[in-house]
Amino acid sequence: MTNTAIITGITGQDGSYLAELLLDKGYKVHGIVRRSSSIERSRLSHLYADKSIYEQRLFLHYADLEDTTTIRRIITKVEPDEFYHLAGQSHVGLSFEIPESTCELTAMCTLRILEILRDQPNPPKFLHASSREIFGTPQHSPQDENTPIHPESPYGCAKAFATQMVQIYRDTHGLFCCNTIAYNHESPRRGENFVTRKITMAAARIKLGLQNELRLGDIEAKRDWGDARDFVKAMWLTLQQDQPGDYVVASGESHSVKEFLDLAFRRVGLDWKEHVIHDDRYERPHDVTHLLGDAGKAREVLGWQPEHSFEDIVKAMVDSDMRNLQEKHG
Ligand code: NDP
Ligand code: GDR
Repeated sequence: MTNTAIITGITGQDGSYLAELLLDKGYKVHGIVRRSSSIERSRLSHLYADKSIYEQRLFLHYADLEDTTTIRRIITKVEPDEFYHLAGQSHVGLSFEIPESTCELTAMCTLRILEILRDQPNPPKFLHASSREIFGTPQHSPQDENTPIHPESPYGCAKAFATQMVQIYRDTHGLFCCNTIAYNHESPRRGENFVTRKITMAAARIKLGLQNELRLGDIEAKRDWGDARDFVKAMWLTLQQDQPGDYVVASGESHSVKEFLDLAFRRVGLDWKEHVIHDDRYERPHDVTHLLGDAGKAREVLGWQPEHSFEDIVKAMVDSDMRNLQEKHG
């Protein structure tokens, strides 16, 4: 029997990799996309171009996350087995500037989807892409599923609300709904205003003479960085279990932005110290600086294991940006 899944946020980094993973596993995939002035959806273009996939096993439906009636209609029509909810305002720094829309999209829209699922005769299994931002600055390290929730950004607060709503709908309404509490994960498809992609693009552009300097905020900050392809596997595994649950997904290694800079610039034979300039505009009103996840439960229960190292990720991102720029600029 063919499984059918709905993905919100299918045009994003994770949504595009998750779509590929599910299509490879023989799923029918329905993506929810919002209307924008450009129809270019670069992360999905290879799938559109494949006539054996697009509109055969991959279908796209227009709906903004706030368009509850349309989302209800899509769910009722598609009758998915699995629902992966990845869409949202995903930039932590920006959430300080646009807290209302961040909370509306990330918190309230998740609740509205849960309400729709509650009304379905056969509710699908539901996955919410939660974040370690819900922990804020934790008292202990590494963090796991029992770490107290104490967000310190509007984004983290919105994710905390959504995460706890998922738990409430699981416990009180008996829905099969789960959270993956993910640490940072990156890839060549990472959005260009996240620090890793900003660095790899700059390293490639500086190498090719297209840019001179790179302006950054706090480069002492540390993150637990993994690979997006490993992380979407954890999302899928989470919904293949007999029981719903929440899982921290993390590489278990912590590296500073400085270390990322060093590896990325060395990959193209440059010294980052000659190009990086501190810029207050990229400092946050509040930033959590040292983060480390314990994915022991995911390893034990899901059998999840990351396959890409920190060094692999940096290299893959720099090499991809170099290739793309060389193709574009000759
Ligand atoms: P992206 O920013 O790459 O993708 C976000 C997706 O949400 C895009 O498809 C975007 O559409 C869609 N979206 C945003 N607003 C709306 C809206 N109003 N209506 C419909 N769709 C909307 O994020 P990632 O793929 O990196 O992350 C996926 C999820 O996982 C996010 O919820 C993020 O917060 C969470 N997460 C990510 C982590 C990471 O390190 N990547 C770690 C922890 C959690 P469009 O393409 O049109 O902009
Ligand atoms: P983060 O990722 O906030 O951890 O959220 P981001 O790449 O934005 O920042 C990582 C660290 O780098 C520092 N930094 C800068 N960040 C950006 N974006 N731009 C800069 O110029 C810059 N200079 C320094 C930041 O201060 C921070 O310390 C990501 C997102 O994917 C979220 O959706 C997700 O929930 C969390 O990871 C887990």
